[in-house]
Amino acid sequence: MAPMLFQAWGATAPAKAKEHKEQAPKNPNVIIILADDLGYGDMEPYGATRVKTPAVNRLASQGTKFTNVHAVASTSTPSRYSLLTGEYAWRRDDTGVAAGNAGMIIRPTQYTMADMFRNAGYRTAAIGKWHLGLGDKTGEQDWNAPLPASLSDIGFDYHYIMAATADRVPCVFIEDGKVANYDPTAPIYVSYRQNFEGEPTGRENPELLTNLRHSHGHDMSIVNGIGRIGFMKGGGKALWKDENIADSITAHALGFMREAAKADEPFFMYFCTNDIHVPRFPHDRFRGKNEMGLRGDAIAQFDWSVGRVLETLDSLGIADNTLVILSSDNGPVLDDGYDDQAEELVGSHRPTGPYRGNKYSAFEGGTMVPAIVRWPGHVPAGKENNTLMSHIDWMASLGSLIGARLPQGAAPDSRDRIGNLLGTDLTDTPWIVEQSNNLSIRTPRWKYIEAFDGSPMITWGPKIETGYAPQPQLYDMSKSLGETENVALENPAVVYDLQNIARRVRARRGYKGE
Ligand code: NG6
Ligand code: CA
Repeated sequence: MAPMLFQAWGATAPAKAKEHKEQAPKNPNVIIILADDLGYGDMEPYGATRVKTPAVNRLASQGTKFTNVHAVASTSTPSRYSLLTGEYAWRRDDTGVAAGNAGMIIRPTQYTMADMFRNAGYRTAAIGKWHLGLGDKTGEQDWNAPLPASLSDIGFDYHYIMAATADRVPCVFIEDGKVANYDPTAPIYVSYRQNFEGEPTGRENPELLTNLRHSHGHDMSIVNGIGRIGFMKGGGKALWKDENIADSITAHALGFMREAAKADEPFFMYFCTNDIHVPRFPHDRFRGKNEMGLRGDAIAQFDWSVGRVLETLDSLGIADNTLVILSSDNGPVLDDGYDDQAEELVGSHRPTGPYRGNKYSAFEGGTMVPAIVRWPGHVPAGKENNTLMSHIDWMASLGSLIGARLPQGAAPDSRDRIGNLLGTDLTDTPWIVEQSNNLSIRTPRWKYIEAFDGSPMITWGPKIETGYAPQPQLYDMSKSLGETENVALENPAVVYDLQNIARRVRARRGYKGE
C-alpha cells in the first residue's frame, strides 16, 4: 500500500500538473544514483574495509541500507531498460548489451519513468552512462548533426550522457541530442564493422596504448591512449578524457539540480556514473589512496560524486525534500578487459560480499546490488532492511509516491511496492525475476535457476562462473547465501512452483502472481 503522503491526482493529471504542484508542495525531488558494476560488497556500509566511502557512509547513516535488493539483469542494457520502463527486458530480443551505435532501444511510444515524472510536473534529466541506444536506426546515426531520436522523446527534459559505455565508441558526450563541444574541424564517424582507413587500433598499434592496455577485447580504436570496442574517427576537442569523466558528469548533474531548485520545480534526476565500469581511469586526485589500485580508486571517485550531490542538496536547502536512491546496474567484475590489476590487488576485499558469481552470472552475484535510500523524516535513518525487492518495481512504486496515473499498459511488470522502498512496509515481495542468459526466480527463502545449456565458466575473457547448469538448481538462501548446495532433487514441489512462476511470467506480459 502506498503511504498516504500525497493526495492522488485527478483523472486529468497531466493537464493539472501545475495546480497539483501548488497543492502538494512536498512532492519530493527524486534522484536515482546508479553506479555501474559496483558490487554488493564494494562500499563500507556493506563491509568493505580496503576502500573508504565517506559520502556513501553518510547516506546510509541518514537513510536505510537495503540488503536484499536485486537488479533485473546481470548486465547494463537489460538492467537499465527494465528500471526505466517497468517492463522486463527479456520480453524483447533486442535488449542485450548495446553497441555504441545502437538505435534507441526504448521507443518514443513507450511510457518511461521519465515520462511519468514529467507528466507529474517534474523537471527531468538523465546524466552519465546511458547504454540504451540513440537515434532512429542502428548504425545509421549522423553524429555531426542533431540526432533524430533522443532522450527528449522518452521523457527527459535534459540529458548529458555517454551513448554507451566508456569502453565503446563514440567517446563523446551527448547533450540534448547533439555531440557536446562539437568540433567542426573533426567530424565524427562510427562503425562497429570496420576500421576507417589510416586510423590506429589497439591490436595493430599497441605502442599507442599509453594510458591502459587491454587484457581481452578492447583492441579497436584508440582514444586517449586506451583501446575501445568499435571504430571511430574524428571527434577532436569533443572527445572525452577518461580522467575527467566523473568531473564532467557530476558538474552537469549539479548544474541541473541548481537550475531546477532555482526555478522552484520538483525534479527527477537519473544520475548514472561511469564508475566503476572499465576502463577504470580515475582522476589523479583519487589515485593511490587505497591498496586496490585503479578499481579501488574508481570506487573512491564514485563516492566523491555521491558526496557532491549530497553537499549540493544541503547547500540548496532541499535535502529534506529529496528522495535519494543509490544502487548499481549489475554485479561486480574484476578483470573486464583491461590490465588494471583489479584481480592482483583485490586482496581480502569481496566485491560481491557473501554471494557467488559476478556480473554476467545467473548466481546472485550477477544481480545482487547495494541499495541505500534516504528521505529525511520519511525513510528510517541508520536502519538496515532485508526486505526482498527488485528494480523492476521502482517505477510503479515511485509513481504511487507522486500520485502519478500511468496509462494502460505502461510499466507492465512493475508492482507498487512503495512501502518497501520507504521502509514503512517490511512485507517481502513474494518473488522476483533475475535475468542472465536464462531466468532465475528468487523468493525470500529460495533461489531457483532454470536449466540452461552453457559453459559453467565464461569462455570469452573474464574468469567468472556463469551459474549455468543442464539441470535446475535450487538453493536455500535461508541456510547459506553462497549458492553451493543444490537442493532441487530434495525439493521437487518447490522447484515445480518456481518453474510455474517462470513459465507464467514469461507467457504473459504483466504477470504479477494473480
Ligand atoms: C563486454 C565487454 C565488457 C563490458 C561489457 C558490458 C569485451 C571483451 N567485454 O562485452 O568490457 O563493456 O560488455 O558491460 O568486450 S555493462 O556493464 O555495460 O553491461
Ligand atoms: Ca554495468
